[in-house]
Amino acid sequence: MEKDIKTLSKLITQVENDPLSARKIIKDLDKKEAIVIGVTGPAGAGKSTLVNVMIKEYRKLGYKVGVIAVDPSSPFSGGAFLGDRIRMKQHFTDEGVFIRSMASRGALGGLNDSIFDVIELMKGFDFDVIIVETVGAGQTEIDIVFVAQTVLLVLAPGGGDEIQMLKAGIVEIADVFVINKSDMTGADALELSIRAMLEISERKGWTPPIVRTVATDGTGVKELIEKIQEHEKYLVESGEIKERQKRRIKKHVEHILRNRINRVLDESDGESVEELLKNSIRKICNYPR
Ligand SMILES: Nc1nc2c(ncn2[C@@H]2O[C@H](COP(=O)(O)OP(=O)(O)OP(=O)(O)O)[C@@H](O)[C@H]2O)c(=O)[nH]1
Ligand SMILES: [Mg+2]
Repeated sequence: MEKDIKTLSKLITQVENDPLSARKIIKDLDKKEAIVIGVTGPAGAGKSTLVNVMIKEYRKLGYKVGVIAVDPSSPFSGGAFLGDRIRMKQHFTDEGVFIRSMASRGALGGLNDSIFDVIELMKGFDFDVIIVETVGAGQTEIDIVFVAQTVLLVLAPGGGDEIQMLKAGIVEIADVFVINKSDMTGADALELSIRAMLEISERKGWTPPIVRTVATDGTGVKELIEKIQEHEKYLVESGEIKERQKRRIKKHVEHILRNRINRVLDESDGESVEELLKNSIRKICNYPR
């Protein structure tokens, strides 16, 4: 199989439409480990702009970068990402960059079932870094911990979102805090509130660093990438990486099984009332792997 962007695109569509057939393809792929980075935070904080400069920085280091934008309100094809024709050309001709958007699960948020398979596919296509951008307060943001091993929480001054973030438990999932738009006033105040929140937080081990960035001109991105690398190193050295892998695999299994159950139930219309329960359970348990 040709490992080019076009093939990957097609396979992802297949995964999204028919997860069962996808599992077989994915199983047969030679996969390598990749760093999966979650980028989350309130709408408009500058996440996509930041991802754009992260891509450039990782490309300089020679890494292949895949991006999944979950339910993007400002798409990557918009101003923030492909601002001018030169940049557009640069990304479209670069086989080392792949960007895909994906819907979230539904009105209540949460990640789409296919995200695990899409990430596995990207690993199979030799991507070294996979960045997942999610937006909106709620389940989508919390679920990112099941997918990413390093979660960046991107905040911007003046957003007034800090208190809300704390309530939603999102602060607890941040491995690195990013104060983006630090060219604007209010960055100091934001940093103070983050520090105050960290003090009352009950986490042990890793203390999340706070990095200031200006995504529009790339300021701070080098430092951000260093912090991500430090976090990866911490995960490996402390053994926590195994815990995170387990957490991810458990969630993945849950997604696969839920898919399977839904499919059997969708196909159960022909069953009689008497047989529905028995047959459904039998079919779910015997479902082809
Ligand atoms: N001044 C300033 N503006 C920025 C910075 N980063 C991003 N912006 C601007 O903020 C706006 C929103 O940026 P996006 O990157 O689309 O933000 P986002 O968080 O991805 O937004 P959603 O995907 O809609 O949640 C754009 O107009 C950016 O140009 C920054 O560091 N400083
Ligand atoms: Mg965005």
